[in-house]
This record gives sequence, C-alpha cells and structure tokens, in this order.
Amino acid sequence: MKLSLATLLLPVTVVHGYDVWPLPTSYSTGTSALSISPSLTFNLEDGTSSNGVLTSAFDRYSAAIIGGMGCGDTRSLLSDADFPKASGEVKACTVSVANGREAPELSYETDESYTMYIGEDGKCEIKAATEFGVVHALESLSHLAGETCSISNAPISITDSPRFAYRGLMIDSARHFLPVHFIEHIIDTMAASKLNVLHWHISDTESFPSSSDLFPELAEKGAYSYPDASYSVQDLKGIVQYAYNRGIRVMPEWDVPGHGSWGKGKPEVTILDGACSNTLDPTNPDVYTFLNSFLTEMADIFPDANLFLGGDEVDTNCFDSSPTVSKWMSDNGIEDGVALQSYFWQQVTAQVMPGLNKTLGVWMADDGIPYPEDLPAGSFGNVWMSQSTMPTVIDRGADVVLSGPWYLDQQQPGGFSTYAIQSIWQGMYKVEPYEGLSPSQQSSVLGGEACMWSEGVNALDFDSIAVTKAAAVAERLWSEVGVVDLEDAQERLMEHVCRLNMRGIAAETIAQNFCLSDVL
Ligand code: CP6
Repeated sequence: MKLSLATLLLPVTVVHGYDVWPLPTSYSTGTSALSISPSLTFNLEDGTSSNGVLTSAFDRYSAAIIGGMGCGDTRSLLSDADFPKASGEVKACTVSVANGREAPELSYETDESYTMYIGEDGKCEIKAATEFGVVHALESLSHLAGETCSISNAPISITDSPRFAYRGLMIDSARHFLPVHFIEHIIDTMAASKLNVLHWHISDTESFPSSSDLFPELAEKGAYSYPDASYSVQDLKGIVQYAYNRGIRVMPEWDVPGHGSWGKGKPEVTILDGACSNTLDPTNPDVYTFLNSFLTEMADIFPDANLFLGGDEVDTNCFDSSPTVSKWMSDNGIEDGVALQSYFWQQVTAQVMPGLNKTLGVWMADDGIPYPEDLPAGSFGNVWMSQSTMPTVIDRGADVVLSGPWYLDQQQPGGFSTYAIQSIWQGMYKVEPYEGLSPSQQSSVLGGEACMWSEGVNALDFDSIAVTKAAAVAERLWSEVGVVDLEDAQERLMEHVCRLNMRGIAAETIAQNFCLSDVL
C-alpha cells in the first residue's frame, strides 16, 4: 500500500503527543516542541564501531522518520498551525554501543536495553549495551516523531528494557503459503512492537514449502506448488538475515512426529500401513538418521539456538491402525500410543539432538505430552492450551513459553454491545504470564508468544487479524508488570494502530478516531 502525501493539503488536524508502544520502563516527557531536520543523521560516538546491524538500522529509520510527513518538501503540505512552535531542531543523534561487536549475537543473553535523551535544544543521545538496543531506541524515536517529522514532548528521557527475553509471534506457512516479501512485512510489524522471536511453523500436513539441498523432494513434492509456493534455501537465509538486522531471531519448526507432510517426498519415513500418512514412524530407526541429516542441514541455515519440533496432537490411532507399528509395540513392550511418543522423544534426545547444538522446544498440551522427562535437559515447552498447566510443566523440568491465551486467529462470534476486537485485545492484554506461579517457578518462564495459525488466514487478511492483537501481547511481554491500565493502553494502542496504518500495515482499528491514514 503506497500512501500519497498530496492529500495532506486537506485541512487535517495533526495530533501531537506521540507515545511509544510498548510503554518504556521509564519514560519522562516535557511539553516543548522540536522539529526534526530533513537531513537527520546518526553519528557513532568515538569508540563505537559501525557494523551491518547499525548501518542498516540508520538507513531504515532515517528514511522512516524523514520520509514521514512534514519533513522537507512535504512539510509545506501541512499548515504552520499544525506544528507547535519548535524550541529547537533535532539534527543528529549520537549513538554509542558499550559492547559493540562485528556480528552481535541474538540470544536470550542479548542485552536489548537502551537509553535515549532528547533535550529541549534538540540534542539527541542514544546509548545501548548492544546494537539491538540501538534498533529498539530508533524504533522508539520513530514513534515519538509520529508522522509529522517533529517531536512535541521534549525533553524526553527514556530508560528501557524488556521484561521477558522471549517475545514471540508464530506464523504458519503450511496451511496458506506466505510469500517471502510478506514474511519480511510480518518481520517489520514485529519490529514496530519490539517482538523478537519469529516462530516459523514452516510445514504441516497440508504442505511442505521449505527447500533442502539434501532432500529436495520434500519441497518438490510437498509444496502446494513448486517452486512458486516454496522457499529456496536462499530465501530461508535471506529471511533470517532480514530478521537479524531488526533484532529478531527466527526459530524454525518442523512438527514431528505428527502434523507433517514428509510422506509426499519421503514416504519411507512415515507410517505406510496405517490411518495417518502425515505421521513419522517412531519404530523405524531410519527416521532418526533422516531427522539428524535433515536438521543438521537446517541448523546451518537457521543459526538460532532454538529448534522447535512440535510434538503436538498425535492421534494414537495413527499407531494402533498400523499392523507393523502395533506388532513392533507388542514385541518391544510398549503399551500404548502415549508410551510410543515417549519412546520417540527419547530417541530424538539420544540420536537427533546431540551434535545439533540446539535447545529443543515443543508444544506442551494439558496432558503434558511430550513429557519434559523424555527431552534433553534445558528443553522448553510452549504451553498452548490452559495457562493453568504452567506450574505442572515447570515442575516436571521444562522452561516455558506461554501461548495458550494468545491465539490470534480464534475470532469469536460477536454480540451487539461492542466490536469483537475490543474484548479480544483487552482479554489478551490482561493475561499475566506469572499468574499462579511461585517465585522459583517464575524463573522458568522465558516469555510468551502470539500464535497465528493460518487454516483460515492468508497473506491478505493476516494484518487485520494478527497485528493489533499481537501488539497488545507485545506490551504485556515488554513493559513492566504494573502496566495494566486498560484505558491508558487503549489510548496508546489506538495511536499505535494509526502509526502502523500509516506505514502501510493493515492492523485492525480498535475504536473510533481520526488517523491521517484515513485521508491518504
Ligand atoms: N496446528 C498445529 C494447529 C494447532 C496446533 N498444532 C491448533 C490447535 C488448536 C487450536 C489452534 C491451533 N492448528 N500443528 C496445536 C498447537 Cl484452538
């Protein structure tokens, strides 16, 4: 969506007083207005060395801030009355990174904190421990600058860092294919709300879009359409790099042993004589050597420390309906399908994970399957059903990520009193990940994740269904525990939605207001 500037000749009232979403840890503002120079630059302080993350962030954000309305030529489109009298001009921001690195690492240990000061005279200073803190600071600056290339509330002093290190969005490219440029767009929407883990549910029963050099037949035969609806190895690497430059980790998921479409390209590893052709055969030793080879190749493409392998919703009838699997189970003293899943995960732990050097993540349902006891020490469970199962999962030995309350695609049938989005975003915003946990249990919570299952969603309705709600979750995971005032959040979220809309992101609006995107 390309927004035209010419329509700003319309008599619009430019609203000043932009806030930052999610709300920073500590945030003080004044009442002085500043203009932002159309030649705004970012200058590295002596001793801070430049690298790709910083230079690409400077390019993006100077373009976003200056390319916003009200700078240079476009400023003349607005009337002077739209700008409070500026007490100074922001011409340059000095940026310093305490622990600058050539290729900074993105992990739970990454220090994402930053401070930013903008004085009444236009002085601008950004300080961060790592390059990714600078990325967050620049995002915040772009919020403060709004769409008018000016700042209304100097002096501004921000000290900011996230509450949780894992702030995820899950996307599903198996039910509907999501083109590469659209995944980059999703990454932009994540950066706008400081989400930092893209959990990519790449494949499922419906399709297998990711390519592999070792096993090309997986995508050739498993994609909805090959190569059009597939990701080349180069595409996968490009998405990882795109996300990295924005401080976002990409955690890939190939769901096993169920929820798969391995059978289209490699039928020999699936259950061939049972009811479920989408299910890997846990009794076949070749399955583990195959997974090891495939995942070793993928580990190189996706450098993230986490690897997600699903484990959810295996129908035990998939095993019972197969004569060969049933016979193997009785020969080997494995009582039922639940015990066979335990066996599967024990083999993955013994044969697949060693050498990959990855932390394993799985979905953990209310029944606890896959059991933490069957997984490598240090594995984590994504709690996708009831939040009340968190203490049980933690006590059984897993770290946890909470996603159950945050299923973005679960639209509810509505009544007449209010728009569904109101109750949905507020319900999601109110969730407290530590609820019901003792202090020691709390230390096992890595964070949370909003999930966009895509059976009923494609790239065209993705933004409107996911982005506003994901922004609400993002504030819960970034801001302090006490940031719970719904009225205050509503005001700021409306402004954030307007900001996203101005950027060409079709986030769902939450209440009546005027946004410049309406007249563009
Ligand atoms: N696909 C996969 C899904 C779901 C899961 N795994 C799912 C189940 C219930 C709801 C929403 C999504 N569609 N592979 C469960 C983690 Cl309500």
